[in-house]
Amino acid sequence: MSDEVQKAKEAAAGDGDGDGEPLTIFDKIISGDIPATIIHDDEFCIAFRDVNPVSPIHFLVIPKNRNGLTQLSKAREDQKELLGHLTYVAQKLGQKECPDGFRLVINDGKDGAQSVYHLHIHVMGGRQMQWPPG
Ligand code: TR5
Repeated sequence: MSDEVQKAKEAAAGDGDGDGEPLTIFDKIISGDIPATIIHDDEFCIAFRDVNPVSPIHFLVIPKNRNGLTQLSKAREDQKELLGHLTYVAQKLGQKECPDGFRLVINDGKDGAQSVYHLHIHVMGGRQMQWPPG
């Protein structure tokens, strides 16, 4: 079992169900308590380099205000606009950094290999991607 899948299993075992969920490492990146290489910052989201990249370009786009959005499957109707914004920013940055193409991934829950329970879009590129993913 890969390290990332093991982390996902452990994280899923302790995840919250929306409000009142524990702070994650990403909250500390948003607050500036933990450093990250931030490549985009606007009213609603930030993007920063993944600390453990799986491709030459690999960054994450996350909402600043999680507001229960621990994972995609917790999204509420009133968060549709925010989801659109995150996707729009992800593709704008993806085009800029990976002109030959890129891949967006959202891992959801244990079987989706999610390890951090603060919604995030992975943007990966800079090499030929394979299909299907593992
Ligand atoms: O497995 P999921 O989809 O939940 O992805 C979580 C991602 O967060 C992984 O790709 C990790 O490499 C990434 N990650 C984890 C930490 C971290 C990070 N990216 C940037 N900076 C990070 N810090 C400071 N600390 C982490 N624990």
